[in-house]
Amino acid sequence: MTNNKTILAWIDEMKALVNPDQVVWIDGSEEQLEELRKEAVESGEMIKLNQEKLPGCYYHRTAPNDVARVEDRTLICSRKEEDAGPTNHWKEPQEAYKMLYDIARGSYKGRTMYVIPYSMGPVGSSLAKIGVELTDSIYVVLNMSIMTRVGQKVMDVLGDSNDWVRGLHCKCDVDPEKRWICQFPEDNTIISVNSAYGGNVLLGKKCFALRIASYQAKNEGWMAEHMLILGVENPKGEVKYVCAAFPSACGKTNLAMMIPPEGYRAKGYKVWTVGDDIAWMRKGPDGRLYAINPENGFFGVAPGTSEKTNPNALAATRKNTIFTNVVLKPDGTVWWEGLDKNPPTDALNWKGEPWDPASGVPGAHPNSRFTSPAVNCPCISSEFENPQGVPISAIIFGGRRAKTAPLVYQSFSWAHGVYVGSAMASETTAAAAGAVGVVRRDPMAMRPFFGYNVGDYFAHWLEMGKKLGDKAPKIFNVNWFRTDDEGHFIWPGFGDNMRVLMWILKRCKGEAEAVETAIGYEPKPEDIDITGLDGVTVDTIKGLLDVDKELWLEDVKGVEELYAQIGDHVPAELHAEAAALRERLSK
Ligand code: O2Y
Ligand code: MN
Repeated sequence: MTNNKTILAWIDEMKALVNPDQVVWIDGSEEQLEELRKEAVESGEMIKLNQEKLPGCYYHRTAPNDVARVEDRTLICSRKEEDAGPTNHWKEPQEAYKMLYDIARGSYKGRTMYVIPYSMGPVGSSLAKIGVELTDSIYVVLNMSIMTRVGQKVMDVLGDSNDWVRGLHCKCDVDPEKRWICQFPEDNTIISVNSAYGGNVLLGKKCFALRIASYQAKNEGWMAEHMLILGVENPKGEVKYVCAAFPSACGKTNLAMMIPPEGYRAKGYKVWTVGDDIAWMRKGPDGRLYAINPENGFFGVAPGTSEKTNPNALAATRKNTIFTNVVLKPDGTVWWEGLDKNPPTDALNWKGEPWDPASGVPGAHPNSRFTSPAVNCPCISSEFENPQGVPISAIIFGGRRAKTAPLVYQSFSWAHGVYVGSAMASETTAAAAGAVGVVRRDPMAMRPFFGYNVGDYFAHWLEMGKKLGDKAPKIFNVNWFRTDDEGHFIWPGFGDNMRVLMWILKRCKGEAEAVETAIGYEPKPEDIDITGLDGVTVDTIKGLLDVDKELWLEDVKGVEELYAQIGDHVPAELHAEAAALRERLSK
């Protein structure tokens, strides 16, 4: 498939290490993928679902000890520990290679090495990058073939270049004690051992597109962010694009695929999805910031996805999808908590055991997933394949805050916006183990994904602002999760978030007024459109925009504690932003 000497030499080296029985190159053809699906069904690795109801769909269960990313076993292996920073676990590269090679040695014996050439981003786009993943799992091959662009076309674009990311995945015995997900940013290399699940093994996703790419982006002057990308089309057919970063469990996929309220749809407004998880952004020839989604599919959380919460995501799962760890129904279809109110009888749970819905124990794993091609999504943007990307008007940060953050505000400047992103946080909910309402700082929603020192990452954001100048996107913060005294959400969320997006886009075009507050620019309450919203009045919006200065002073303290942990790498400009905010709040 290639004469690229750097690829052939590395594969020879890895073959000598893991000792496969055979090597199969993934060429990207449907015939080859179909053969692999057959083989996976024969071996029991996957189950073919009801092809009448779910054409092209398959089912897979992981080992019960292997159901999520493992942050404490995810390492950044930079030469200097300081370069990994305090938010990452670190290991010296030579020691890490030795540890990993000792685990990987001979682990493909009796198995096949699959070589997956893949492109993150449209093949040949100047914003895209190439990787090669070696894996001994057909499940990984089939997932990567949905989540990325794979095959010969990728090798053709790469030619003789050495600019590609090496990725070795060894399933081994799925031993949680020997599970490691290691990134070597200085070597463009990823090694993942003893897992066969999601973000740990689909190396293009979190490992490459965020950890390795964030390091590349700093060195090359672009941005790799944990952000959705969506376009809002107005009745004149003009589309404006925004990016948004939220910590997990804040509805990122739902926002990316939102359906506007009836009143907006009747006028001709539409929302288009470019991406639901990751954005790569570069300054374009006209000076604006352009974004691509480096992925080619959605690796979405199944529980909670329904006709009501996200009909577009649900529609995307109806064909050519791999379901992992959901409930398997006797008719060869699938179910999960929150899909509907009809839990199946005689079904098998995510562990393959007979499941009684009345038992009170969930049938699907809470982190069960669907892997669906992006083209399946009814609201996928016509610009999804545009190699130039889409111009970004606004960057939106958000979190889950019961009282502190208002519904929406705009930063005073790019530097202030970087402070706002660095201060991002969510309060824990009853859904997670541990105390409820504890603030977890998650700067730019990147905490598990920085490929280098978080302080240097903040400095890179400030640099990007200088590079973009007055063409930089405007920066906003939203909070859909304010609660009343009984703990009920005040804002309806979901499609009605469109009303907030409308104010944001009007601000970007200079068409909406704002009120200057201590924390930033807020809408005038009457400028948030509440037409057709039951039970929400201008007074409700006033309440949602209220800023409690005591709570905010506490919040600044929390951010300063985070900065103190990060230490000298925090840029002075951010300390100055924190001090200026404190002063405005104290007036
Ligand atoms: O649990 C995993 O392995 C996947 S985590 C994930 C998957 C899709 C999108 N985002 C995430 C995340 O943790 O941010
Ligand atoms: Mn994510």
